Amino acid sequence: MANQTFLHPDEIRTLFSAAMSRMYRSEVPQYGTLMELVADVNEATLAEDGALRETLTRHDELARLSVERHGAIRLGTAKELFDIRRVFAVMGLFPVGYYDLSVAGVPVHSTAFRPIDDASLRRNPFRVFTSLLRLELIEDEALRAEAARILAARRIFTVRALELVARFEMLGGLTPDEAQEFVAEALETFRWHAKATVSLGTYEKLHDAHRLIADVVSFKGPHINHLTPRTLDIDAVQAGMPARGITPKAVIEGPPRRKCAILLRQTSFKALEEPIEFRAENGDDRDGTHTARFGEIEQRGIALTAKGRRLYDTLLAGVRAEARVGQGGAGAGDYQAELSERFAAFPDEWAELRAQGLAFFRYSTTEHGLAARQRERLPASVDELVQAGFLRFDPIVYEDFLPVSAAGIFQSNLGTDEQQNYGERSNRIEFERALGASVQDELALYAATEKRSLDLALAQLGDPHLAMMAIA
Ligand code: OOG
Ligand code: NI
Repeated sequence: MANQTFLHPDEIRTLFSAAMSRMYRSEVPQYGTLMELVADVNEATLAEDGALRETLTRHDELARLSVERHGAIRLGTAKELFDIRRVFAVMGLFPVGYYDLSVAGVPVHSTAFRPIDDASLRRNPFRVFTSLLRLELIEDEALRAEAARILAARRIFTVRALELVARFEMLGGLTPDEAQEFVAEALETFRWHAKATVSLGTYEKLHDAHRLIADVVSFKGPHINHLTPRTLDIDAVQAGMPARGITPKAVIEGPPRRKCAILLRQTSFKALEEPIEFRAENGDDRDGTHTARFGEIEQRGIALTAKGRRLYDTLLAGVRAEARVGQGGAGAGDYQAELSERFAAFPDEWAELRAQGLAFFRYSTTEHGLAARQRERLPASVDELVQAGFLRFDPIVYEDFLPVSAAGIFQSNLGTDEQQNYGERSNRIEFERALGASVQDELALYAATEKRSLDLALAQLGDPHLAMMAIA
């Protein structure tokens, strides 16, 4: 079969992300309301902030904004993780980063499936935060065995979905018709099931071990638990939620509001309590409820280098130690004030972030630079080219997640500040073995993007010597 008959994975991802959004909107109407609020705020922000509009336009980011979202699922077995990697590969999503949530009292470890190359990210940066339950962290041996047995018996993918994945792997792609079918089949995995596979008694035992364990083990599949649109002004969306009947969590996770947005800020609204029909067993009640699905919004800023990330982690840890977040310490207002105060130590000018090597930038030539290359000998260093106005630099968007924030999101939608102490038992090797692949290093991806942009810009300025300088 000729290659051109295949639908590009980017197109399959767009079909899938749209189908997922439609499904979630019909299942959780508040998600639709949130989408409208975000669209309104984004429009208002762009109307007001000409510079932001210009930067986003320059790098083709405006178009992706309206389709941009992430979701999250929680899987139960190594085999499920292995197969989800294969399913996601069909739509151009690859595992990036390892997140150990056990340190935050959540018995999972995770990765983010996302597009990795620039062109794919520009088309549609759909991501799925994917967690694997760590059954070994359940202390009660009998319960652990029962959970493992229940999970081993379920099949979260349709037979046809896996057939189409195998076809993709063998032939290198899917035709448009196959892709349509694949999207519909794959969607089934993420659907909500109002019928549990266990009795209420079993559910309650699992729930007592950890709410999240009940969420993963009691159902037929890993229902998508939220879909998150990207906003350009998270404070405005947070403030606008109550008027539309949505109650947000108290604190926005991540860095404070700044002139130069860094990394990722997130907030969510509380999970819904939904009616569940449990299995009839031992005269157990059949009717109960389960709380899993919620709404979330995010605002993305610039990706930080390892040095920038260290500074971020240090400042954030200081605030959290002070405020004792989630442990009945300082209120939300105090937390935001403390956060802003501490982060005064984080440079808030693009030029300064670049000069100190704290963040990643995308370089491009200016008109001025292109005109000058005909007439002048160009300066020989990148800094001088920037100073002379021949090179421009724009922020590279952070495409990943933050473990401390993710823990806060998990916690808020688990309903309580439920915390367990699992100790620091990170197990990346085990995770990657289950995945059947290693996760990519997000810092290396950003560094490569920055370098490519610089090499291209220097080559456009016409000096091969300059291009060599950039590499050195
Ligand atoms: C995932 C929570 C993490 C985020 O945006 O940090 C997350 C979950 O609750 O399954 O989605
Ligand atoms: Ni999320």
